[in-house]
Amino acid sequence: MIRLFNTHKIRKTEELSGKLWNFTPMEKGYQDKKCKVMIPGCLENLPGFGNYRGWAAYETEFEGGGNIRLEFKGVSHFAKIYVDDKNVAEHYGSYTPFAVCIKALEPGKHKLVVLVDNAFREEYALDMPNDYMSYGGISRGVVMEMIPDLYIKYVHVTPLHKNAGNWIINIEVMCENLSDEEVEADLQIELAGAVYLQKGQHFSPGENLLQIKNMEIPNAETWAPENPILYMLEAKLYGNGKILDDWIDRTGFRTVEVNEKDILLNGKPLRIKGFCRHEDHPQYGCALPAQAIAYDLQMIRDLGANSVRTSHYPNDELFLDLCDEMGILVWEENHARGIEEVRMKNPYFEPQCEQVIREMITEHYNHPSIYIWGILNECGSETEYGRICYRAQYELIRSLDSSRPATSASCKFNADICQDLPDVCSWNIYPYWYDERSAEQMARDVLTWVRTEGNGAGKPFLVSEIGAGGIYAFRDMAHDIWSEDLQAEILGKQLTELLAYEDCVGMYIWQFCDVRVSRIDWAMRRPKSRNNKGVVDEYRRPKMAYQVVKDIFHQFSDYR
Ligand code: ADA
Repeated sequence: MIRLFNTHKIRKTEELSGKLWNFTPMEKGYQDKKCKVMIPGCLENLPGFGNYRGWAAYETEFEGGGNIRLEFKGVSHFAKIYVDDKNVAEHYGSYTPFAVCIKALEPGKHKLVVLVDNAFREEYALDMPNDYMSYGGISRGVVMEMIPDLYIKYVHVTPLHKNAGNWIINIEVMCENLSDEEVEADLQIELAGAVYLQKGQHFSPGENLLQIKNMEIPNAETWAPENPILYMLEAKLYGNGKILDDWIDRTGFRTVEVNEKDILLNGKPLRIKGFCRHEDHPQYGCALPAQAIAYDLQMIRDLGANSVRTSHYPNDELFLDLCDEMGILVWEENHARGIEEVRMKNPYFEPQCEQVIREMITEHYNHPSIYIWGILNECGSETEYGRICYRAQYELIRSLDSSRPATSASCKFNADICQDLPDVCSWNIYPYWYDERSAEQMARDVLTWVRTEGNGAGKPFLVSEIGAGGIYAFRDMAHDIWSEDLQAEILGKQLTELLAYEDCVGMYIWQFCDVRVSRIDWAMRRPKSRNNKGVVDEYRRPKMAYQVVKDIFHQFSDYR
């Protein structure tokens, strides 16, 4: 399953995931372990492969001819794609989609091989042993499409404002002409009952961007958590009266702005009651099927939360489709956790971050649930070199999408030199856990500094992480460390104090579920090799904190 709806009615497509592929591990000691594996899936979740690091080959076949587009929603960490033994593409980036077009393929059956490497290497600057598991494999869906010479690459819809019941929007359509000659075609867009037709458009070889400004969508409803209304968008290309190609997506109309103290959704000040969530499950690794993702989101709703932070990487589009439909607000983040200055100086780091940002924004632009873009969680924001990277990445985000704010979660108290750059100042604080101060005191101390010496005055303040560890079923009258009792007590205090703090627009709890970690030297701080700060454990069994959070969150509405 790739999306929650069909993305083409005209273009011929076939999902290559959702079935068994041949799997050949290539590392020493594993070569006799060839088998068939379900795609999508994570390498480390195959029996006997729990700690596998290195190369592996995945093979399947597809039937098709002409121009073929293969789209991979996520291959971790590095992928080399071969069609009929010819290398057609390479891609680094565990959590973002990429596609390859092969022109004029002979009709018939073709062999597809994907070589995957999940090792930690210098050239993979964003993957390292970390406080989460950096899974490997073809962890998201794969699709094969047969495309004409002129095809639609993507359509971006930007809602501008509502005018007497009508939404005013901008649309950008990116088409690619794979031939060497100019092609003439008609472009038609249908969205929420409105139709736009551009006849006799000329498309030169390569990419062509078309812009439609201030298109009016009559009687369109506004997307909001309490009314997550979505509309289908169908773009079509016609040549000589015949349909050439189509491209279907789903979107919603809403605006996001910030003022000096609030994040405004459709002009109303949001109260963020959120969870940070890793894509992680003991059985599926990061490749959770739609049912399991939906279950997580149902629990998050049950907890009274209204937002998820996709810490620390862009998520599967199935997750975003579900959030759109369920009215859950998303902070979507690029891939970088705790990367300090030395590692940021790795020459691969900045280009790879920028590539993730480009792929994330291009692919996920139309999801109304995404209200903010995040970058560089707890990276080197206290250093001059770090600042260069933060600045470059904020500039890139704004050049790709000026309709949403951007932020990054910092923990560099009193030393951060980047607070002038984001639209929202976000801080990871762990009062009563890593810090002895009360939540109210700690938030006040951080914010006072941010607004004075920190150069972050005039912006909303968001707590991007609070939390405490608790091991499932460890109950303890003394509320000792790692007990569910202590975790519940701390979360209760953190939430009550922060929700009462006027200057704070909300918080994200670290974290929804316990997750596997890959950082060996953290063993003493990560019992069971898990980050145990989930309000549910890795199997989604609620801890004591679940009810505490639920009782508090349900007392507060989605707006301030
Ligand atoms: C950080 C970090 C998280 C996690 C958390 C913790 O704030 O952003 O990824 O490691 O700390 O559990 O300590």
